[in-house]
Amino acid sequence: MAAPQFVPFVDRYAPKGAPESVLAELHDALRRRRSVRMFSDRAVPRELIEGIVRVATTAPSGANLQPWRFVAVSDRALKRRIREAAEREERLFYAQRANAEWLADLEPLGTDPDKGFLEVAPWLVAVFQLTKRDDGGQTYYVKESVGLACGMFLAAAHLAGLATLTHTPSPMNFLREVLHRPAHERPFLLIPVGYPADDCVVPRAALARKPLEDVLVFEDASDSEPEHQLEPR
Ligand code: IYR
Repeated sequence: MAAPQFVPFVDRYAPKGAPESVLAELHDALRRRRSVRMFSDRAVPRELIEGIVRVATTAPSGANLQPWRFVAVSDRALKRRIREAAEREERLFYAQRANAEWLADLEPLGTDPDKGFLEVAPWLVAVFQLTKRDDGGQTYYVKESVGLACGMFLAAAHLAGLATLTHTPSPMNFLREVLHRPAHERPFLLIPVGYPADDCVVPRAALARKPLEDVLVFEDASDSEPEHQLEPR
């Protein structure tokens, strides 16, 4: 067993302003991220994909094992194969697999089995979970880790002026075959990356965010009665 070694935490990030203004600015930037399904074919240099993935890999992960693989595809033929396979699954999803409630929830988004964007976007980044280490050892909290890295990926791309979509054709096993990934890599997310088309539209419905009161609870240790017992009877 390797004994832990500690070093002074001196390489600390220095915020570029007061925390309130830093957060307001970040919120103003990220609240304007939209999932885009209408991409321009404008090229994105490979270096930008590298930069985005470099940011994503700063995510924390179970035992710092970084159980992710990012497979970036710009090749036309490969993108076409991915589109064809994804559309095969999506046709089944919309025709049979999704139940009525799911289809109703998707209605405001206007999605359908046509995934033309998978060929138009200059890059498709397929993210895989490593269910085992490359050396066969265990990995931990894989979904949590890869999910965190993907969140950072989306934020990084957005802050670099690029549009993304979190696409999850289900099931996604075809990605493993098309991209020649080994058995211990499980598809997690397919992220088209590019610029929005000039005539890009996005669904109005997907703008709304729940108010903070609905998602944030400050629970203190007061010994007062639970709230429902404080209501007048
Ligand atoms: N994967 C399908 C359906 C879909 C499901 C959810 I949940 C979404 O938020 C959006 C779409 C598709 O991509 O069309």
